[in-house]
Amino acid sequence: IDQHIAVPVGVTLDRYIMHNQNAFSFATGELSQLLRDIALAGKIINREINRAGLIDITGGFGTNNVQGEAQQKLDVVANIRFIRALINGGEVCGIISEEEDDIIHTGNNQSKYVVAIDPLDGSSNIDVNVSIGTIFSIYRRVSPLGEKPTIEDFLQGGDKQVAAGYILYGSSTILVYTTGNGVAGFTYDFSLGEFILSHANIRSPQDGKIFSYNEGNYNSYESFVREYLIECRKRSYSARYIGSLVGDFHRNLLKGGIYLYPPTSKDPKGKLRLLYECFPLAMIAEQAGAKATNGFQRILEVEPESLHQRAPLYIGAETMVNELMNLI
Ligand code: AHM
Ligand code: MG
Repeated sequence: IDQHIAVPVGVTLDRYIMHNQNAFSFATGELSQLLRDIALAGKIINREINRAGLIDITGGFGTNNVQGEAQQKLDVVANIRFIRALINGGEVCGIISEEEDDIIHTGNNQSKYVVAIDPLDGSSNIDVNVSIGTIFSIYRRVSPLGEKPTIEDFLQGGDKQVAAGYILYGSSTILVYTTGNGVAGFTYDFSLGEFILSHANIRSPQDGKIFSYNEGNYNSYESFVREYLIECRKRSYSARYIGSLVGDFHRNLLKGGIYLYPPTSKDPKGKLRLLYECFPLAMIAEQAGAKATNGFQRILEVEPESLHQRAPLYIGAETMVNELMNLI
């Protein structure tokens, strides 16, 4: 964390990554390069999103993704852009994506890292100019170097992530990431084409007054969740829900709040995906002093069994998550 504080606000992401490279326990520059590749993909996707309305790129693509949901053109575009950036960057041997059924083998079998991504999250908001995001999670592979990556590389568990982050395409675009040494945020400066350090060493408030969930699902929540939400209303907390996980999470991280996606009758195991939604945000939350649980245990301790597994998620200010858990 000291390393993060030492870098002045206003430096570029590249310079920041270089400065912090020594803080990685096994730094040889590859993870740094990988983070830069992700930032580049983020810039490209940001450009596509910004001109989406102009080039008639919004709207359905006519195909379904792994989870059987209608894909948006921008989801597809983001997926392609990301995969291409990671393949060309050369630091990643395998990728899993919300938009792809199986592991994507990049062919870079000498590379040490695998990445799990949700290239464009918040699909219901893509067409309507509301904030959307990219989420990523990075592991050091456990399969032998030189061979194809395997499913075990991706199912190591959240505590094994070496880095995690997101890009929020909001009223401004911000990239937030952690390598397990605190959390930093970089706002995109369009005129320079650079991410600039704007949020050094993010610390989330210990308590908060915002609660975020889909009210339409209220009746199918378990009783402890409903009880907690009634309590939030009694305390006149602010209800804030975009329906874009990255946006809802980012707001609560900075301002103090809790985000809930409990099991529902439609999604009895929860809706959000463990590997590329819950794990990366849980790592960032914990690194910023907040908490993340699935209702039973720390999200980061959940043992993953499959690539597109779902999980309930309760994430945010420490006090709020504790209060919720005490009602079980
Ligand atoms: P997606 O991956 O299809 O975009 O779904 C994930 C999104 C999250 O961004 C958001 O928090 C949640 O789904 C909203 O779900 P709901 O519309 O059921 O409230
Ligand atoms: Mg998603």
